[in-house]
Amino acid sequence: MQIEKISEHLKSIETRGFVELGDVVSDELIKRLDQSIEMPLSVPTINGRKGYVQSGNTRFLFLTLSWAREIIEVYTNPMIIELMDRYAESPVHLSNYRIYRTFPSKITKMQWHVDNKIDTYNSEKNKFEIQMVKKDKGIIMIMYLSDVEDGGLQIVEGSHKWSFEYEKETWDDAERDFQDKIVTFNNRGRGTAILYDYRCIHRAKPYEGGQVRTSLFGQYSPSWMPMGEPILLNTRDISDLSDLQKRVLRFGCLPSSENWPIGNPEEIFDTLGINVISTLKFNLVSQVRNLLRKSF
Ligand SMILES: O=C(O)CCC(=O)C(=O)O
Repeated sequence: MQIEKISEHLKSIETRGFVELGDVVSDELIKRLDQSIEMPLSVPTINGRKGYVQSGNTRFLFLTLSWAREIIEVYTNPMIIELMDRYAESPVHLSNYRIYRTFPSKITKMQWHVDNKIDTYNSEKNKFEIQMVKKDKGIIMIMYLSDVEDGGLQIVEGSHKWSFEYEKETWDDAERDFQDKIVTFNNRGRGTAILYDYRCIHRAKPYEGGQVRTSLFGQYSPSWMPMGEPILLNTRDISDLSDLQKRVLRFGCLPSSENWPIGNPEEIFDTLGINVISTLKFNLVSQVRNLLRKSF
């Protein structure tokens, strides 16, 4: 991204709620990044470091920032941060982040929603709790790491100017009212980045067939908002980070929530085609047999 274009991009976000960029990072960098995430996106995280966390029709890379230095470089690109700071009118920090791979699904569908909110994990109830924040103004960047034909990001143009008045997170019930304002980012190449005011009503377009979609998501919040998810890095990458990178990655600050999503073991069993009941039965029978053997 060229520095002289930042004002133009800011204007687009102010008026339409978003800007689409094709030149944030080089294709070479994306290729290197892709190579690093392929292995962890192909194995589930079960009792160990590697892999992904399964939720619905999506695989979320576990420990997203630890897999390649290139991932940190994308999240802390100085021109992106300059744009974010100016838009949020505050030094921003990365509050939520993830790389994820979405599969077409007839069952799972993302709701229309906004993200000007605080998420806190309640470990007793085992769930995230949400508090809407009317004045929270920041940006989400979504970068496609694969070509995207269908299932792309959808944004309701201009909705950042009015959605916050309602202090409401999900918007499926009002879809009819904004149908003619929906912009869909389908048929885009790998490397396309969409930056949007996270008060905009948005979702990933539901899709039932075709290619899988791999994306990078980063939410950048003003300094007065809570820190957000824990940031876990690889020691390989931390010795030469710049002050700007350390600020965006919140060095020395306590996280205010947990990494989203928290995986549910049942989902991974389902995805891997493991029948939990028959596995339990098998284990029980083996244990009883062992006991009987020992007692005779
Ligand atoms: O992946 C997308 O297109 C939208 C993602 C999103 O809105 C979210 O994860 O909150």
